[in-house]
Amino acid sequence: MTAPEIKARAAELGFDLCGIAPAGDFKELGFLREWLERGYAGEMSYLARSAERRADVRAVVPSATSVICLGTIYNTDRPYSTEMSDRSAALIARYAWGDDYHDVIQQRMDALVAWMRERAGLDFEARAYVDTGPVQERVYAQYAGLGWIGKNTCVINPELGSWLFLSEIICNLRLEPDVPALDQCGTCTLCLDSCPTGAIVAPYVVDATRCLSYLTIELKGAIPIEHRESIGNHAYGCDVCQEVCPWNAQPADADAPDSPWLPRATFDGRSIAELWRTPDVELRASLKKSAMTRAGVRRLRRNVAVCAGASGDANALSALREVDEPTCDDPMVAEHIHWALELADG
Ligand code: B12
Ligand code: SF4
Ligand code: SF4
Repeated sequence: MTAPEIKARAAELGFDLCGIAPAGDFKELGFLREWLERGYAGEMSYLARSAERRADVRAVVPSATSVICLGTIYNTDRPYSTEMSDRSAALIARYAWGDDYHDVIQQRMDALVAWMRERAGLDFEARAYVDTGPVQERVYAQYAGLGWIGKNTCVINPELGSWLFLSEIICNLRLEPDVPALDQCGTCTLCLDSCPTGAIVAPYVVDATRCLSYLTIELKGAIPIEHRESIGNHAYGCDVCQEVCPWNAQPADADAPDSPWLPRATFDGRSIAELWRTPDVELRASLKKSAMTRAGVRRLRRNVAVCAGASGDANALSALREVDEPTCDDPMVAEHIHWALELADG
C-alpha cells in the first residue's frame, strides 16, 4: 500500500487534505515546554499532564514511523464576524456551528484505517486522533505539507486557507513522507494587530489565558472581570485572527446541502437578545451532538450575559432582565448577569 493510494482513499472519504509526516524530532515540538512554563495554558492542566507524550508521537505509539495527517475544510458560505458591524449579533466561531467534528471525522478516519487494514493484508499498529490525543497536531500537519503554522498559530494551506480541522493516523507503516510546508506569512502582522485581547503575544505565540476561545469555551468557572469587556459580542470562541488573514480572503465554496458544518437554526445569525430568550430545553437540544456540547447551556448563558453587558445592546439587556430560565438562577450565571446589568447602569 502506497502513500498515493492512501491519499486517494482519504479524498473519497471526504478529507480535503492528506499528507505524510515522518515520526521524527521536529524543533517546533520543543516549544510546548516553554509555553507551559510561561503559564499560557491556564486551567488546561491536561496539556501539562500529557506534555511528555505530546513531545513526540513515538511516546504514544512506540513503533510509529509515519503520521498520516488529514485536513477537513469546515468553512461555510456565511459572512465573517469582521464584516458585520452589528454589535447586537451573537458571534459563534464557525468551527462550532455544525455537527461535532470529533464524531464526523473519527468515523471517516475509522473507515480509512479499516480500508488500510484490508488493503495491507498484514496487521499494523494505527492510532487515529482528531483533537483527542496527546499530539501536537499542527506541527505534524506542517511537516506533512498540509500547510504552515502561521503567526496566528493556525495551520494555513496556500490554496485552501486555515478553516481546517486537523486529524491524524499514527502508524508503523513505512510511507513516503511529503515535503514540509513553507512559511508564507512574510511581513504580514494582520492577525497580531487585530486580536481583540492581544492574545498573540509574539508571532507564533498565543497566550491562551487571553484568547477569547479559552475564555468562552475552556474556562469552566467565572470569566475574570478584567477580560469581560473585551469579549464584546463573541458568545462562543473567536475567529478574528483567521478572518483577517489574507489566505482566508477567497470566498467559500457553495454549501453542500448535506454539509455537516452548516449552522444549526438556534445559532444561525441570532442576536444576543434572541439567544438569551431561547429556553434552556431548546438550547440543550441544539447543543446535542454539536461541537459546542461540552460547554453546555450554563457556560453558554454565562458568555451571552457577558456579551449583553460588553456590547451594551439595549434589547439584550432587556432580555437579561426579563427571562427566567432555570440556568439563569445558577450562581455562576447569576453573577455574570449581575455584572452585565451593573455595567449597563453605569
Ligand atoms: C490547546 C488548544 C487551544 C488553546 C490554545 C491555542 C494555541 N494557539 O495553542 C485555545 C483554547 C486558545 C485554542 C483556540 C483555538 N483553537 Co485550538 N487547540 C488546542 C489543542 C488541543 C492543543 C494546541 C497546543 O498544543 N497548544 C500549545 C502551543 C505550544 O501550541 P501552538 O500555539 O499550536 O504552538 C505551536 C506554534 O507556536 C509553533 N511555532 C512554529 N513556529 C514557531 C516559532 C517560534 C519562535 C515559536 C515560539 C513557536 C513556533 O510551535 C508550537 C508547536 O506546538 C489543539 C489540538 C492538538 N492536539 O494539537 C487544538 C487546535 C490547535 N485548535 C484548533 C482550532 C480550530 C482553534 C480555534 C480556531 C477555535 C476557535 N475558533 O475558537 C482557536 C484558534 C486560536 C489560535 N489562534 O490558536 C485546531 C486548529 C486547526 C488549524 N488550522 O490550525 C486544532 C488543531 C484542533 C483540530 N484538531 O482541528 N485551542
Ligand atoms: S482566536 Fe481571537 S482572541 Fe484568540 S488569538 Fe485569535 S483573534 Fe485573538
Ligand atoms: S494574518 Fe498575516 S501574519 Fe497572521 S497568519 Fe495570516 S498571513 Fe500570517
